Amino acid sequence: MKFATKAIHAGQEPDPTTGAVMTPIYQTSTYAQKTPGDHKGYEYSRGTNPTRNALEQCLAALEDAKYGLAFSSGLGATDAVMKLLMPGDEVITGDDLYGGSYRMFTKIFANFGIKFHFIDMSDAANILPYITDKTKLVWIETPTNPTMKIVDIEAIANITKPKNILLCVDNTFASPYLQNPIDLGADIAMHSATKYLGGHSDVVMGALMMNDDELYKKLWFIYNATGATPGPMDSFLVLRGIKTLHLRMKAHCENGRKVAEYLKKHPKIDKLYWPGFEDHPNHAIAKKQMRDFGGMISFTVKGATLESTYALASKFKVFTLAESLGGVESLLNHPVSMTHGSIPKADRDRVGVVDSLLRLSVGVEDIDDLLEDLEQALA
Ligand code: P1T
Repeated sequence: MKFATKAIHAGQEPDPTTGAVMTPIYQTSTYAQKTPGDHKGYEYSRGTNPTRNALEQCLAALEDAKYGLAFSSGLGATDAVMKLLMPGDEVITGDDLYGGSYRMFTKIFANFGIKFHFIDMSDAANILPYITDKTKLVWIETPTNPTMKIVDIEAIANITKPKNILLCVDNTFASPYLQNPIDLGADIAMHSATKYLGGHSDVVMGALMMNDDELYKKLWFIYNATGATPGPMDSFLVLRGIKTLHLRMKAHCENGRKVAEYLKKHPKIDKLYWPGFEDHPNHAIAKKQMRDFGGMISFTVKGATLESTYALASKFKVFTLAESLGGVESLLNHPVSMTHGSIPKADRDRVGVVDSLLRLSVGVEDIDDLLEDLEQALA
């Protein structure tokens, strides 16, 4: 099946009892058993729920994977992957990451004896000096949040696979419509489904997709044993959101390109980060592994200070100043004070997450209104 058909149908059949075309919201915590153990495969909704299971099959199909697991947030999904590790294990990850992932790694799992190396992965070979017998996981974001670095997934997989190091790709910014990490050699595709998958800023959810049977068993055990699983209503919302993922992503990419090109010509813009530009340092890799370049753009204004950036951020009328991304509505984010506040300033500054950086999640409104809003805010 092609992507658009999978987005609408995968994991979903008309309800066998009523013929309902939409998967019912099975709002139940538990399931009747005739005698102990005599049930229809459903025991208790922390582990299994028909609405969530339909969503999980759809998620798996979107990433060309055998299995999907839904979590109650993107960080819940990340947490489950980290629980595969043991004290003494080492992780190689990027130096530009969602602040919440960085916070979990440094403030939770580092306390349990797991060591993290935060490095620039723009060149895959940069990971080589950090690999030891203790390296158990490489965790990458691409494009990165918020400076849109591109990591060559296939090149990293060619290094990790022969060494049996797990490779997990946070595919949130691209969405499965633009990039499929498992097809490129990754073991796990991770998503904050709160973003493009859900698509309407009305639900918080995470997802892991994978092919390997043993890996799935281990992650399902963690999922059920530690319990960060989403309820049926949230599962329904994401299942419904996914039905238009391909349509929304096309519009995000189209508007994203126009906003990026507008900002590139704007005399006040200093740094501008978007992987679709030919002069982006890893544009060729983006072109190779992504189908288009998405609607996430970050920029700084020439000579801006923290104060002038705050003032600019409050001038937008169509873009809403808010954390998150990937919804139909355009959002504006100030990483330093919002999504990346937990990263020490020196580390942020080193990778370009400076006080004057602003991040746009370009939505699917009329492009004229978005450009007009940028024009008036930057005037
Ligand atoms: O918010 P949650 O669903 O728990 O997902 C966490 C997460 C993981 N990975 C990436 C790349 C993310 O961007 C996020 C969440 N990010 C934001 C809320 C944000 O505005 O960047």
